[in-house]
Amino acid sequence: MSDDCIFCRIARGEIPSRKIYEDDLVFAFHDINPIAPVHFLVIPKVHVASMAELEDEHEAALGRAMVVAGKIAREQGATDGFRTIVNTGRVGRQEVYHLHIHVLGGPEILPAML
Ligand code: IU
Repeated sequence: MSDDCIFCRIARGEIPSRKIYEDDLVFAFHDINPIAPVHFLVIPKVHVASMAELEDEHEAALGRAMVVAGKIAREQGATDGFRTIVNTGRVGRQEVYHLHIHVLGGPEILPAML
């Protein structure tokens, strides 16, 4: 955990969020500025700045985050598929430097990315 990281503070409940799920390893909440009908974030509770900083010790939390992302996507109504995005670093247009998985979905097919 990091004292001044906004997502650490959200995971600790110090900053309010629209929480969806929490366990010992991960926290999930609705994105404050959704760009799809379903748009939530799954974060490891441990502070990791980005995917580029991942180490072996983070495997359990990141594995849990992927499992949780899929389960919550279905519960949130993304029953016919969804997109996951992890923006990393400047080139990846990462804005918040606490690793997070975006989960995007909705009734309509999402725009093509590439
Ligand atoms: P990034 O580019 O993957 O780092 O995007 C950060 C996301 O975090 C972006 O979609 C914001 O709307 C979202 N977010 C949030 O949900 N709650 C917050 O308090 C802040 C950012 I700061």
